[in-house]
Amino acid sequence: MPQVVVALGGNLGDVPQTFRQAATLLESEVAQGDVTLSRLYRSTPVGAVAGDIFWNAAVVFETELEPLVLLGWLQTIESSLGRTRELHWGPRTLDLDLIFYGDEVLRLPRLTVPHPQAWLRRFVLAPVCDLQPDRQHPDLQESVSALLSRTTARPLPVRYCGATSRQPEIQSIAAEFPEVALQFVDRVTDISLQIGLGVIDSRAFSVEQLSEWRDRRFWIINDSADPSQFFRDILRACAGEVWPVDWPV
Ligand code: A4P
Ligand code: MG
Repeated sequence: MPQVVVALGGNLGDVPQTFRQAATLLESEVAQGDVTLSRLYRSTPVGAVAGDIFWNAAVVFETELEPLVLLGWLQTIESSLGRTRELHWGPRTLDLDLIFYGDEVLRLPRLTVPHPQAWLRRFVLAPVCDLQPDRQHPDLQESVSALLSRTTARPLPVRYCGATSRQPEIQSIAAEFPEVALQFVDRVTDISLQIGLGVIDSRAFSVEQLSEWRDRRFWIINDSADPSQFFRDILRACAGEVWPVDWPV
């Protein structure tokens, strides 16, 4: 039976209580056996409209449900615990993201697993690392603890490959993050990094090149309609502070 990891996030209402209710609902409706909850974290919000500081956690459990059926249940539980969707990446009572589904790699219209940004998000990696530090990311072939160490290195190396004309703008965003050491590289193959991350600006390359690179390791393609905000969000997800707190009694 596949072992599943789900990340929990929220920043509206009594979020620790909502997380506990979500774990109870997962146990009664979705999981075979126990649902194990990580430590509780607070984290710097990622996204221009994300709102207040977030709470984050993660759960692991086994399930007999198929991935899309499981996703449907996650959304049902989000809604039943007060989640509304007025704003993409807006404030929320509860967000349930499917991080791992066994060792499967899925790219469906409604579901990408492993979650595409999990490997660089400290607010996901820290709680997942509490539960399963040695679990291998099935696409990147690196353990969760190794992925977390990539983001906690200081200075944090970030290599950027894109048009030269965009460099001043990218440089000024990176300057907002004193922990980041930015380097521009000319060729995508120069990105390869032991720690940190690479970013490829889609505007500088052809669709064929981008599709060839899309599945490579430890870089992300910036194809957002707002590339500056995307870059800022990626740096915040990777370098932003995440700290454990006690579960309220
Ligand atoms: N979807 C595709 N793959 C998945 C997956 N692996 N798990 C689709 C869950 N959903 C997946 O999600 C939008 C659509 O993604 C779904 O309909 C589903 O078919 P959503 O939950 O409706 O909207 P969202 O959460 O606003 O968007 P998104 O892109 O899922 O955002 P994220 O990645 O969840 O990020 N800052 C901090 N510090 N902590 C956070 O937890 N979370 C977010 C939201 C932003 N900033 C944050 C945090
Ligand atoms: Mg989500």
